[in-house]
Amino acid sequence: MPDPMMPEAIDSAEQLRRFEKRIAAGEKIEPKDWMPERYRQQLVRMISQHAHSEVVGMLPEGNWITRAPMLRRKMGLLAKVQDEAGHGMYLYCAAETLGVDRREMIEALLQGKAKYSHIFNYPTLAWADIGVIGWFVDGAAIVNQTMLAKCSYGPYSRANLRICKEENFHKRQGYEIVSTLSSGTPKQREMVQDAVNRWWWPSLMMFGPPDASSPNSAELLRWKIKLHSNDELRQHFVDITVPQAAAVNLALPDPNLRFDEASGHWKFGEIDWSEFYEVIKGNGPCNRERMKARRDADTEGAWVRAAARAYAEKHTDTTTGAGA
Ligand code: FAQ
Repeated sequence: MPDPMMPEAIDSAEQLRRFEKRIAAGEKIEPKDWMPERYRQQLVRMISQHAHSEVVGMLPEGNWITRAPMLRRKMGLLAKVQDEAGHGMYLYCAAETLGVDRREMIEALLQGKAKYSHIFNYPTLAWADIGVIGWFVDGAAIVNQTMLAKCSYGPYSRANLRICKEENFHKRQGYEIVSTLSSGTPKQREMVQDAVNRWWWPSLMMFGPPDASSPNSAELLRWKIKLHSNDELRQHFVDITVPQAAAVNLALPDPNLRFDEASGHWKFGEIDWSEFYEVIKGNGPCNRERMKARRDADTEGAWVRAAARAYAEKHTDTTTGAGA
């Protein structure tokens, strides 16, 4: 198996020209099609990070399953967290079409070599956080993934299409929790406003660093893996979220937020990028806890994987090699 991080093939100029022509024509690239090694590496990096984010992303919300305020909320949250596991599976499958093994990707995460979204290194301190995560974090993910559902690589685009359909439910579920709390008792209002204050800025960072400091964007845009830049998506998220906050009478914690008539966009204040870089370096409030939870799950789940393998071997038709 070639190391996806090491370019081994020298792409011929003619192959590259034909590939870029297909991209320009809006064609989807499929797993068996020729692609530049660098295109494959970029996709492996992005898709595996995305898959890890979905799986690590189960932890902050999973923290509230046993403490949901009523059965209906518990069922909804349980289903949401389970959906995120499913998204991880679609994405690991999509990455595997690029010749990388799932176990290798998981090992890279467990050894701290692979990234996952920085947002999942913040704690969920109150029930209101569950509502705000659905609204902001799933909301931001939808903005990003709606674009990725149109990306040039077929399996990744199809995985994102399906993920977005489910994330839309998550966002609505979160916003409904927020709306209920914001029209509730003064204590409930205070709890939800506090969650909004804590999650707003980290959610804006989910789209990645500013365009001028985004080393991967130029290449990703050229190959239509990304169709919009980090800043364009961030701006779109702000534009759709400001009226949603007003509709539930919540304030966004940014004194510089103002509507700019000339551009038709909501202008927002400076993002503290030093906080973002600290979190992705491993120094966020919960990085160590999240990694420990994943490593423990891997160790404790070893017997399940062994049993599943033994079962599959037992039920494999020895004449055809196919599973029963
Ligand atoms: N966190 O050059 P760029 C979800 C890294 S899914 C950590 O701009 P790029 C669903 C970046 O990797 C959320 N690292 O990078 C859910 C790069 O480092 P590298 C995840 C980040 O690729 C909801 C470096 O900074 N979604 O939430 C982050 O052009 C609720 C320079 O950045 C995806 O992964 C970050 N936020 O743009 C689940 C979508 N941002 O790799 C559970 C796919 C940047 O060179 C509960 N990924 N970095 O060492 C993407 O769209 C892109 O990769 C970006 C980054 C936009 C994340």
